[in-house]
Amino acid sequence: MVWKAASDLPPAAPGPDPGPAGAEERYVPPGVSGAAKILVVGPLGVGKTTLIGAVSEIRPLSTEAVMTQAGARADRPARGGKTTTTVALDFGRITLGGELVLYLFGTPGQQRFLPAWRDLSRGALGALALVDTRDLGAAFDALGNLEELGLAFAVAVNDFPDRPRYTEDELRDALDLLPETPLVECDARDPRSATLALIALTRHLLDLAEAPAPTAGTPAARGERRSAPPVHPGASGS
Ligand SMILES: Nc1nc2c(ncn2[C@@H]2O[C@H](COP(=O)(O)OP(=O)(O)OP(=O)(O)O)[C@@H](O)[C@H]2O)c(=O)[nH]1
Ligand SMILES: [Mg+2]
Repeated sequence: MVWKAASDLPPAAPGPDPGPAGAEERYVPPGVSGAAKILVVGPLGVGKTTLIGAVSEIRPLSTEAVMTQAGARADRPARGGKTTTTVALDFGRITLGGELVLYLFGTPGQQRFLPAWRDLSRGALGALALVDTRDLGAAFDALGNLEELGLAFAVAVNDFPDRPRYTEDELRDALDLLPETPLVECDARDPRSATLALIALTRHLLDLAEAPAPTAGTPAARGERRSAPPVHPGASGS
């Protein structure tokens, strides 16, 4: 992939209308008593930018760049005529229940941006991992990265219209998830659906915070999966 000059990029898509630029749009609501940094992760084109844009109560920061043929050697092909990709991060904010603010950081989808993940994960409490069942193997890099970084996570299966349908057991098996790891369906374009996925993650993080410390050496010692990420022939290894 090569980056084009900013002047060559298509005009940025308009974000949600921020409304009048009053303090209420810029600052967290007065009843907020806690905040958490959350990563939104997953492979190229799985819907990370879409989800953050759908739920954010501030104008989301997005760092899209045009994809070119040069990236085809290193990256998985994008689906559905996708022409841009996130090259640094997405950023948005959502308040849950009037009390808890989530600061959402979307990671780049390509595995070669792993160093950026390391920076973005500093201080993060957990992650929402988006999965596209049209290419389950593409999820392994992201799930492996989360384990390597020691981040708790929930999995949200994004609702693409032509996606294969699997049972929950099949998905847990294929992704090697522990029974307690939340697995939800969501439509990243739908604010309500995307918020419910974030609530499932938040509940899980609260449960983990209240649970007694896991015994060292058990597979569940903070991990969300039963074993190391399986080696998948289709998984990208750039
Ligand atoms: N039907 C459907 N389309 C979706 C959904 N989520 C995202 N899309 C579409 O999928 C395309 C890719 O979405 P993005 O949000 O750019 O994906 P991304 O994960 O940020 O991609 P990268 O930054 O390139 O890794 C866009 O055209 C979205 O409109 C979904 O839940 N359902
Ligand atoms: Mg993106």
